[in-house]
Amino acid sequence: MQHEARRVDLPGGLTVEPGRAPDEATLLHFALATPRTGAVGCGLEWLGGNLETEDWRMEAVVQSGRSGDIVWRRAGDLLFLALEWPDDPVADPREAVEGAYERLLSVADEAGCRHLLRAWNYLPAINAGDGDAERYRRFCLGRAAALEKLGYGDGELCAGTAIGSDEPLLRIYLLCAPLPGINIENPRQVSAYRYPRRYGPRSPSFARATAVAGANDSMLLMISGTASVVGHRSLHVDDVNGQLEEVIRNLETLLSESAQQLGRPGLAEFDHASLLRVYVRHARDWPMIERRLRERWPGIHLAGLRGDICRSDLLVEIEAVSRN
Ligand code: 3EB
Repeated sequence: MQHEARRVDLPGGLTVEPGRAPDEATLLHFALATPRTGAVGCGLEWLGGNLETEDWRMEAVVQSGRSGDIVWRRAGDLLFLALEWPDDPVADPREAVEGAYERLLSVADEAGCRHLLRAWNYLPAINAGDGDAERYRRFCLGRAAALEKLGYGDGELCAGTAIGSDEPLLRIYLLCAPLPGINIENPRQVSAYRYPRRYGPRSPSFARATAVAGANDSMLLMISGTASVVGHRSLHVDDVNGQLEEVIRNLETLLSESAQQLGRPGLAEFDHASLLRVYVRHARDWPMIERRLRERWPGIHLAGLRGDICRSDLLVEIEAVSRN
């Protein structure tokens, strides 16, 4: 059954395009292939593809500044915050992450932008440490504590990414607004914020996708890092082909769910207006992954990056932005 399009006020007017040179209307320029001054990076090795940069822009004048250790950029109703700090890959990141999220959320609130639309987290040695001492689980603890302290409920989370890098730098990037986006969950997956205890003392704080308004009456769908997780379990351990097919099924399901909930049938398939970042644990798997994704969704923009996925049994994770 086709749901009626949700008619709510959404933040936005945003476009995300590959390869465009940054200018005064650029809110956020992600340099994926080569580091670039004035741009944001992931700190991950570039493996290939045709999405070397992502240009997130508004038809509005961009202002920028600094508040303590947080760098901000604002365009119209969207606020981008960045916090990066040298991080010891063998230490426990919980306390630093909790403090960082508290400062970020306070700056967002003071700017009148307490609603979260998208979060990216890149941290070194994400799988180091055993059991509940794993750095990713400690990261989740710090993030959840800060969100709870500042009064964010499960419905106020946003699309997210958490990936392990090889550089000794922890990066947190947030996109915020005065109004919430629309969160969409994946019917094949337990919501991450409801994962059972066995995956760590605090569940990961993110939504499977967040939709906002795009330019020219379009909808912009931001899809979280999506891996071979069905229910709450990792499937196809040690089988990268199997994991990739499961990721594709998860993305297909999330896309059709989003198309239906948002009343935008055109969102059901990725196309030339879709930008995918593919995080790959083993660089050798990239050529096969690229070939398969191009076969499944011709015309997409793809970036391959070498990164560690937050569960040590996962080999590939894909995040995306799509507009229709
Ligand atoms: C998963 O489905 C994979 O902790 O912010 C994906 C996206 C994952 C975001 C996060 C974690 C996060 O559980 C892991």
